[in-house]
Amino acid sequence: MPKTALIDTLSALLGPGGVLTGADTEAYVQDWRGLYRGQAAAVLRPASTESLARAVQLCAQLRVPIVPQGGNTSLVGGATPDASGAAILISLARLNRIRALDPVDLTLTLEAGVTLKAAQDAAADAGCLLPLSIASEGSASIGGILATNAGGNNTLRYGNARDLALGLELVLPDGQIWSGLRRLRKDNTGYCLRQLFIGSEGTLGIITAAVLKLVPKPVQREVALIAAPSAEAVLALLAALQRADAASLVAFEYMSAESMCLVLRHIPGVTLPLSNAAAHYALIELAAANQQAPLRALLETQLAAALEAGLIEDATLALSDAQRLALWRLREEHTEAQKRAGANIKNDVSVPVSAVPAFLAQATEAVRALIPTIRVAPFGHAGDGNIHFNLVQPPDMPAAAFLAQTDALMQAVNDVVRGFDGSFSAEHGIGRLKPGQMQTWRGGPELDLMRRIKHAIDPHGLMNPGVLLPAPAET
Ligand code: 2HG
Ligand code: ZN
Repeated sequence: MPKTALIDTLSALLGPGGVLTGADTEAYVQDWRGLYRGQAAAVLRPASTESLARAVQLCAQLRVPIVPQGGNTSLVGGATPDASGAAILISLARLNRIRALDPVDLTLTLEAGVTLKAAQDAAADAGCLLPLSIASEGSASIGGILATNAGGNNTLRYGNARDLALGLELVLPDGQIWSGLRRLRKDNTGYCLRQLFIGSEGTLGIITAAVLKLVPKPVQREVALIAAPSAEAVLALLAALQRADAASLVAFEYMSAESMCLVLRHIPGVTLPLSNAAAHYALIELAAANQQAPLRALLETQLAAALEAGLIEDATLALSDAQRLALWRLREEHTEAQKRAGANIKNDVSVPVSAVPAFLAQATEAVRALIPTIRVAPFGHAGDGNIHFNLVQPPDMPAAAFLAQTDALMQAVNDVVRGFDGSFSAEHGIGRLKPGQMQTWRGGPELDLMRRIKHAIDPHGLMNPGVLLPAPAET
């Protein structure tokens, strides 16, 4: 079928506003970081799972590749089409209904295009909490979050996206709909297929709806920012808080001096509410769903003991919602500040929690050996051992010269990660950025199994080609 006939047929299937072409596809074909720019034959915006399924069936029959896209917030180019213009991009943005919320089951059933923020608000309105929080939650949507198994700030307490999903509705590569929106807490019925699709980055099918677990809404939240002389001290404080009350510790986020400096320099309206700058910072949040838990006293006692022991140099506690949000803003703006500071190279890596200080020291040494003036600006989810070991263009080096060193710098960081049995891809996924490293990290039976699963579910290789799995030539 010629391209124009395909687009006419898809337009008839999806109705008004369902198909965009030409200049109207602009916002969809470039990733947020500006690393990847592709082209799409058309952008589909289906308003129902059924119409999406019919469009996928047609694409499958005609062997047209498909790129699913949620909020287009991928940091690894996972939702950007290639430059050929052959693919149809499917935006889930109009599948944005909350289908059900059950405060007894503590479940939220919602469509893929609901933003995480809207999902959190729906849960809060019903006296519940959707315990997933990521910096891009205003734009990132549930389908993409599940397709990439996003982690974020509360993994420490509640797990990654996959730990919150009880059921899924999917459109398979041949256009079949799998309605697996189950709300069961126990369901041992063979292979757990939904977990195969979660984290598959759109390479096995398109998530159209999900059932997510909720928890009772916290009625107490305590947030503190601390300054510490060393990463070892930061980790010692984490261990102390976990010993004191692991159940109430919902976030323990790390920020290096360099990364904090970039936030203070590039983000208008933020200030550091501490007397002095420090080498390391952590943001701590405790929460409880009952009024009785003595969270404030617990945090004050722990911080006083840490001050006494020299583990921290300074601390501030949020005394109002506004202060709590301001402290979180200091953490959430690191990605934006780094973008504004110049070219940057992201290393979304993880190591065992106990290895974080040694990892930070060794990785810093490794990248400085390559570029002595490099700006090393790590931050991230220390409580999960997930550090965004991000590198920012040095002032004395043009962006192109710095980016030309990307492979060497990532390799240097990954060599250190490997020494700690860590992961080169902690929470952002593989996308288009990292398939070339899959053979090294997941070669042997693991990659072979992944390829066989891919072939079994998507035999024509039409779902998000170029993402996650390396092309045969790359292996
Ligand atoms: C975060 O933790 C996100 O804020 C983004 O995962 C990390 O910019 C990054 O590298
Ligand atoms: Zn993160």
